[in-house]
Amino acid sequence: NFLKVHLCSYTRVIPSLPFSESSVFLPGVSASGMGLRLSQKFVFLLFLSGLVTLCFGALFFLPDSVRLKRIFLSKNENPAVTVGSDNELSKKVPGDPEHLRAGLKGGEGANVKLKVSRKPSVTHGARTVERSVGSRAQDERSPARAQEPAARDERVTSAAHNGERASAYSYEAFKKCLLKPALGKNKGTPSDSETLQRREKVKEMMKFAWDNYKRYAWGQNELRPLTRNGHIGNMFGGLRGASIVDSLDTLYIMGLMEEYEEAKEWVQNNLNLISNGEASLFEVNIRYVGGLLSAYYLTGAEIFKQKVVELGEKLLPAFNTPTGIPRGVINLGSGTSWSWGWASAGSSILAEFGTLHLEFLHLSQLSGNPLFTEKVMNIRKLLNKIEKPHGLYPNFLSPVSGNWVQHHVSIGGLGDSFYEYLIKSYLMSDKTDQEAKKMYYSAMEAIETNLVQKSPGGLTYVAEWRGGILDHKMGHLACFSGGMIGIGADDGPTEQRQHYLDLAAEITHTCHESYSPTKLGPEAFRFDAGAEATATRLSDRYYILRPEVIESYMYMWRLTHDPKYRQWGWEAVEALEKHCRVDAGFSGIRDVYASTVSHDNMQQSFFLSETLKYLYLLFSDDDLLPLEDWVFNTEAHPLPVIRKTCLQEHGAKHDHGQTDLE
Ligand code: DMJ
Repeated sequence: NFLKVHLCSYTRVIPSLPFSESSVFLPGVSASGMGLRLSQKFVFLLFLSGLVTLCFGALFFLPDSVRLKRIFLSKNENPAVTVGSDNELSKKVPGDPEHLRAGLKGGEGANVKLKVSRKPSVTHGARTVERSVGSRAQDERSPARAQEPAARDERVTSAAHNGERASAYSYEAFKKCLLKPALGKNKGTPSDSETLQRREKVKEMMKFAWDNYKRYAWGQNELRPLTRNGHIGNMFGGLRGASIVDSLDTLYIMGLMEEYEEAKEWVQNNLNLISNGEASLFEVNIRYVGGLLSAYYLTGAEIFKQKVVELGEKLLPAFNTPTGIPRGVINLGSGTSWSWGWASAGSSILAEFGTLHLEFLHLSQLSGNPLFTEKVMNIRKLLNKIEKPHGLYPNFLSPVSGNWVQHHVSIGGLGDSFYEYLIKSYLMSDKTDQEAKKMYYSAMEAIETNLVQKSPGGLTYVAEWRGGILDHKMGHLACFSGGMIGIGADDGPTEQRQHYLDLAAEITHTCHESYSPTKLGPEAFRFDAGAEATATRLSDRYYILRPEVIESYMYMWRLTHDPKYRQWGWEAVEALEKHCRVDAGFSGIRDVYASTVSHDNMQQSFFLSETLKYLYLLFSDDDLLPLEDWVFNTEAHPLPVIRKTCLQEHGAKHDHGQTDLE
C-alpha cells in the first residue's frame, strides 16, 4: 500500500500524516534533516519508491526455489480454494454428466453446487464434484483452507542432480528382473478366431477414438466428439495432452505403433511441465505420472523417465502440511496447495492421498531420490496407527490434525482406490510389503462385517456407511472391487481364499446385473425400496464410458477363465458401439435406461487408458502383461513388480535412494 499510494496517488497520503510529518510538505518550508525543498523531496521519494517497486516486482521472476522469493512471497500466495462459482463447472446443471469427471467414485456428489471463495478459482472437473458425498450442506459451506508452501526439501530442488541420478537407472537390468516378456510370446494373440476377431474390434475402437481425438482435439486434454473440438478441463493444472499421455501404453500394447510414435513425439516436443495452474494431485498422479511411468517401463524411452521425474518433483510441495498428508489441490508452479472447497472442514480425501503409493515408489526407483517413498510411507504410517471406527477407514481426514473429519465410509467414491493401492502395494513389492498386506486384509474384514450385504433378490453388494447407518447403494466406481478382491484372494488367510474368490465373483455378477437393459450401467444403483441393482434417481442414470465393471471382468477372466466374463465383455463392446459411438469418437450417455440415446459430448481420457485396454486384455492371452510381473495403477497403467534383490544384483538400482521398503 505504501508503494501504491506514493506512486499513484501521492497527495492522498498527506492528510493522513501526523502534523509533525505533514508539515514537512508545506509549500516553501524546507525539508528538515537533509535541507531538501519539498519538490526535491518529492522527486527523491518518487525515485525511491520506484526503486523499491522494481526490486519487489523482480522477485516474481525469480525461480521458486530462491530463498528470497520464498521469504517475501509465500504469505501472499494463499488464494482460497474455490471450486468454481464463477467458473464453468458451477454454471452447469447439477448432475450433468458432461461435466462430471471420472474420478473418484461418488456420483451423488454430482448434485452438489460448488461454492466459490474468490479467484483464482480451482475449477475441478466432475471427479471433484463426484466426491462430495457426505454431509453435503456442510461441505458446501466449509471454508476453503489455504496452505502456504513450506520451504522445499533441498533434495527436490537439485534437478540437475536428480537428472543425473535418473539417467543412472539401468533399464536393461530392470528387464532382466521380469519373469516373462512384457508383451508375451506373441503379443497375447489368442488362438481362437472368435476371440481374435473381438480383440481386433477393440483395437479398431481404440484407433477410431484416437484418430478423432487427433483430428479434432490434438494437444488438448479430451475430445468433445459431438461438437468436434477439444476440452482442456480444470483438473490438470494447465498440463495438456491428457488423452495422449493416458493412451501411450494402450497404443503400444495394441501394436498401434504409428500412433504410439506420434504420441511419444508429442510428449517429447510439447508436454510442457512448466505450468502455473491448480491441479488435482490425484488426477495428475494417476494419469500423467502413471501414464509416463508405464510408457517408460514398457518402451525404455528415456524421455518418459525424464518427464515423469520432473513432474513428480512438482507434486512434492503438496505434502508440506503439518501431518504430511497432502492436500487435494496443488499449484504446479508455486507449489502452493489447498484442500478442496467442498471437502469437510478442509479435509483431504482418503482415495486421493491413499492413491499415490505405487507411482511414488517408482519415482524413487527411477530418480534415486528416496523422498517420494518417504512421503507415501509417512501417509501409510499415519493411517496404520490412527484409530479406525469398527476397523473402517472414513473418507475425510484432516491434514492438520491427522484425525478423521467425518465417518463416511465407502469402497466406491472417495474411498475406492485407497484399498486398491494397499493390495497392489503388496503385490508390487514382490509380496514383501507386509504392512500393506495386513492393512488390506484387516480393512477387508471390516468391510465384510459392516458393509457387504445380500439383497432380497440374492445379489451381493457393498453398501456405504455413514456413522453406522447403511446406505444401500453401490456406485459404478465401486465395481472395481470385484477385480480387486479377486487379485487379493490368493494371499489372504488360507481358509478365506475360496471365500474371497467367491465374493469377487458375486460382486462382479451384481455389477453385470446393473448393466441393463442397454447393457451399459448407471453411475449408481440401489438395493432398497424394491430396487435390485437399478438406479432409482434420474441423476444416477448416466454412463460416462467408465471402466470399472469391465476391469473386474478382465481380472475375473484371468483368475477363473470362466467364459462368461469374455461374453459379458463382448456385450459391453456391442453396447458401446451401439450407444456411445458417434461420428467423431465415443461419447458418454445421459440415461442408460432411455430408449432414445442422449450423448454427453465427452470422450474421457480413461476410456482410452482403461476401458479399451481392459477390453483388449480380456480378449488376449494371459501372457500379455502377465500379473506376476505387472500391477495396474488405478488408471490401468501397468507398473512392474519391484524385485529389489534381483534389481540390486543386476545393478538396476542406485546405491543411494534406498527406501524404507528396500
Ligand atoms: C479413473 O480415472 C480411475 O479409475 C479412478 O480411480 C476412478 N475412476 C476413473 C474412471 O471411472
